[in-house]
Amino acid sequence: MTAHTEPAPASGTAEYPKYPLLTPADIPGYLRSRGLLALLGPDAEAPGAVTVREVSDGNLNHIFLVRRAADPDAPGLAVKQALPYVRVHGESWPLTPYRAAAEARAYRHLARLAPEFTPAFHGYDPDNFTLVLEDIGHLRVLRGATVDGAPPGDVGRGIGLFVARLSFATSDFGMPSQDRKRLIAESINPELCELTEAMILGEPYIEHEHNRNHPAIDDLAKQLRADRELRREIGVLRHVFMTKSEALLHGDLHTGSIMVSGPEPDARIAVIDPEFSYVGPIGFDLGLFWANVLIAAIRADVLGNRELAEAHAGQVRQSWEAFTGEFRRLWPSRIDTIFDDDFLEVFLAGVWRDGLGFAGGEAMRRAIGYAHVPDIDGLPDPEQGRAAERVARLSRDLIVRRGGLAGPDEVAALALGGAG
Ligand code: SR1
Ligand code: MG
Repeated sequence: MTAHTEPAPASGTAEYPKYPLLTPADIPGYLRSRGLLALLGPDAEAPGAVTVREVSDGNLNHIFLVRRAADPDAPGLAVKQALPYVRVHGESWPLTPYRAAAEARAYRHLARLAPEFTPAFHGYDPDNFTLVLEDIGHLRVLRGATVDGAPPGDVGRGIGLFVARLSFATSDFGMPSQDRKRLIAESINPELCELTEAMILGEPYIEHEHNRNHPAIDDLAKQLRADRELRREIGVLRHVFMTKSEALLHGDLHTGSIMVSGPEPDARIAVIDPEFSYVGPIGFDLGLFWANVLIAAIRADVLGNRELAEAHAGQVRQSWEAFTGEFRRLWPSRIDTIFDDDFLEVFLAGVWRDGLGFAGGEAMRRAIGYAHVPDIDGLPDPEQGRAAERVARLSRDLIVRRGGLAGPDEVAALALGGAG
């Protein structure tokens, strides 16, 4: 099946093709029409043989889990359909459904480069903007598990490995120069990149109707928007995001895009929702993860659980060590040896610095921008206001001081240095 590659119109001005939005009742027939129902077993085509449950959870799409009626606890298939608008906002905020093509493209690369960290991909239907994937509904979304107080285990290690494998293989170290240029062209994702530029690297720093914040930080939000140093540095990061084509990214690697089976060291970690994928700065993927584990740390800290807070903040070290360890392991296999070992150190230092800056951008939008998170907004008051303030102040530090933070311990100290 070929992916749509035609350019989509810019967001907010879009005329998208008309296509039916699937309902649970449509799903068995839809899968049958695509020849995929039989993946659930030879008798799955019989009437009433499967059950369908809608589990849409993120901001954008519909997700349905399809299981055998006779064994509803056994994983089946997941059907994911992109809506032509932002699900949690409604039709007044159009958003390209062609993002499903970007997601399918990313899953094809991930199936090759990091299969241990992604659900199996069963295909993409460009007429209905629908993907069919392995059902991993028996795993938990990491953000939900974290909010419920679960320790992180060594998810950071898995994410560091995931980012290293995806990014090394799709960088100029893992691909011939001409193939890389084709990858950059094929992976262009204009509307979703524009959304990130707005959500993470734009709107929080101006007065915008999308923004909101806890009333306890009204004055702080105003100060941040008037802070020239911060504004300059977010401009630098925005430009890095727009121009630095280092490697294929997941593009939205927060804790809502990660599913886990448990905190134990051999737990399964599955990275989902790569619809924001494009060729960009590697630090962006690490930074989104770091922001969200640091927010989880601040949540645990304001709730008085310092040990759990330190475990969450420790994910920055875990992921950075796993990322750099894997990148260094792969380095001797680089195809372009003009890049020497000294260059590698310069390169990794740049990834670290970018990662901290993007972590600041991601955390800031969760405090004063549009897409808030239950880690903060689910807290009672006054802890919610305290957490929001700490996240906003940490965000500024990460953005403005990113060039001077030497390692993960300094970052954890920044996040947890304040009173609980
Ligand atoms: C309007 S979309 C808001 C956010 O949801 C997605 O998960 C991305 O993180 C995006 O920035
Ligand atoms: Mg998402």
